[in-house]
Amino acid sequence: MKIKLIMLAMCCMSVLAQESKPASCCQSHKAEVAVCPELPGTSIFHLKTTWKDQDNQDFTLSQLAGNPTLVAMIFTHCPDACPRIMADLGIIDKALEANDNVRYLLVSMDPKRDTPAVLKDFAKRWNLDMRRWTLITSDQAKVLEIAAVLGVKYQSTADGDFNHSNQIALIDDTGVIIHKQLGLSSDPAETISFLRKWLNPNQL
Ligand SMILES: [Cu+2]
Repeated sequence: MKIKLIMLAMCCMSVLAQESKPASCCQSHKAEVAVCPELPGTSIFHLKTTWKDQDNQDFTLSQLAGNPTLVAMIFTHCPDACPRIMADLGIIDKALEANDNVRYLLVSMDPKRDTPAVLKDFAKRWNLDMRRWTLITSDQAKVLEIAAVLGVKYQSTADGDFNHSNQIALIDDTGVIIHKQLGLSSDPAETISFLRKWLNPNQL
């Protein structure tokens, strides 16, 4: 696994060095991803920034390679919108019967308050299965960067909270955004059905 990750990191470096090229093999088969010589140019795995996860361990987005991942930007003090995003993610997870192949990434937009320890408490509060869920935090510059890549808008308010877009993005096993659930009134059924089809392309 470690070797595969190192190879993946080397792949990314070479892709960045030669400009992004569209991949042919990366999109076709999960098992090939970690050793694939190229990543799609639109892969978020090209972001090389290092985050801290809920266990205060270094985390880079390319660690998600090999599995589809649902990604949401949240802040743990959010009184209303983020709990609804969490509820939707819970509905999706339950509908997929806690599928081991599906990962979840929560990116905090509030690095001041959302320390790794706070993220860990939040994960406990929501009873998240840490084999499949990762919560990350960093600094404002990295949050801005990933928000731009994901298309999430956010703005701090006078009381230290945030107004923000409500979005659940689905990235494939190569880090390409393949689906978005936008807004709080969206039905997660659409995301569930999209993900089911992606996981089982031959099923009717
Ligand atoms: Cu919120």
